[in-house]
Amino acid sequence: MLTKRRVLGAGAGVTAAVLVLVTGWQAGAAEEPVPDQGLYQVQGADTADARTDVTRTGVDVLGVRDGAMEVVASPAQAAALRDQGLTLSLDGDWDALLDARGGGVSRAAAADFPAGDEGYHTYDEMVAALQAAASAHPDITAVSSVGSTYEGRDIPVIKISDNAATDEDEPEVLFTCNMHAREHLTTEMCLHIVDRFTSGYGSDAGVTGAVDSKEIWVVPSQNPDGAEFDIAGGEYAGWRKNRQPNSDGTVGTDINRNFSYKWGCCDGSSTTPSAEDYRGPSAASAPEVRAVQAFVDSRVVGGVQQIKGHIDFHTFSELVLWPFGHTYDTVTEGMTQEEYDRFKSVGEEMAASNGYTPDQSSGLYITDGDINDWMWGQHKVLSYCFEMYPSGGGIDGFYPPDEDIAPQTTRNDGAVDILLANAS
Ligand code: 0X9
Ligand code: CA
Ligand code: CA
Ligand code: CA
Ligand code: ZN
Repeated sequence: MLTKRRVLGAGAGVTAAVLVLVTGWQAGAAEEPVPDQGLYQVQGADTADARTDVTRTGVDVLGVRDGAMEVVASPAQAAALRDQGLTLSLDGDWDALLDARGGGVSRAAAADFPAGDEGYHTYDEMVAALQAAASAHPDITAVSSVGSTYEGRDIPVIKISDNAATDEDEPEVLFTCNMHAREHLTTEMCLHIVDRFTSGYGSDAGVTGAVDSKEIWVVPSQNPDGAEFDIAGGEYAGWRKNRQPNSDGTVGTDINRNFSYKWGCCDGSSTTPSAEDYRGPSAASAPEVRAVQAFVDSRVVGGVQQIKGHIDFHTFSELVLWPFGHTYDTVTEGMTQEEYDRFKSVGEEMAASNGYTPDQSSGLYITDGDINDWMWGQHKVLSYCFEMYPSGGGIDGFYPPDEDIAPQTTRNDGAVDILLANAS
């Protein structure tokens, strides 16, 4: 839906203005106009079933907090939610909020994040940060690429381990970030992991032990096309998906609905290309998904998957989530009680360390084709989804000021260490 905003541009504004006039005339000019895309707080979606029903109306779900959902909805979608018996309050016009967050600065192509947020890394800065870490710590790092995006950008991966040039027989751990374009804080989370396990090597005993005994892989941005697009206008675009064109002229597949395990199985993704949770025309149709899957597939050595633990970082809502997302069942095909109990116990331990809320991912709402279901369903990797800071917050949910980067990434140091300790 945010696609339309940028594609239609001025045209959409003219339509909105006419609608406002007509609405104002009909309603006696007293009522607030309903925005084309409104940011709403939704109350009453107290069960996973109710939240799943909300996602199926096609709204853009920004976050979930204590049963309240923050969504971006059209007037028709807002009406549909009210028909479901939910209570909606309008926070504002999403487009206007985005404009305000960008400081009203409009440039043809941005070389950096909007004013005041330059502490975030652009794609070029992220690549440079990996190269800087590698040249400062050549013995424990190796930078390569898992593949290319739709627009042809490399998706870099850095390996951190003693004797990094050698594939040693050590448990491997994977951290992935920025699958959803606008979730920029997660790129910083991965870069913080890179910084901690390189600059702390030799001085911090915990870091040194992990680097000596494990092979740590970090992919700071799984969706650099989307992330660059999100800041390209000089203000934030609120973009989520990749930048692959669809057959109907819209753009973008939701990478986190395009993974191959039980793709499209369970009405946990959309078949409508314009939807924010569009699953794509076929499993792994997104080049970014093919690249990540091929990388993880390539870590099967001698018939054994080497990656033992994984966190995929998202924002926002402050949650620690584990598989499966495609079903409410705990024990099901591909998940025994013992396996589920392990997910829950490590998940709860990590959540206790960072103050997030632990849950099975379907406890949020049903999804199919997400990365964690694939990591576990296909490869039996202990795989978590973290929804980072903040717990709620509308526009700032995706765009917290860069002053929040340091406290909110170090906040997960303990959880990252717990994941590493359990990866064997
Ligand atoms: O919907 C998603 O892909 C993730 N949330 S986000 O707001 N970052 O987009 C959550 C995926 C977790 N899986 C399930 N809820 N089943
Ligand atoms: Ca700042
Ligand atoms: Ca090693
Ligand atoms: Ca190895
Ligand atoms: Zn996300």
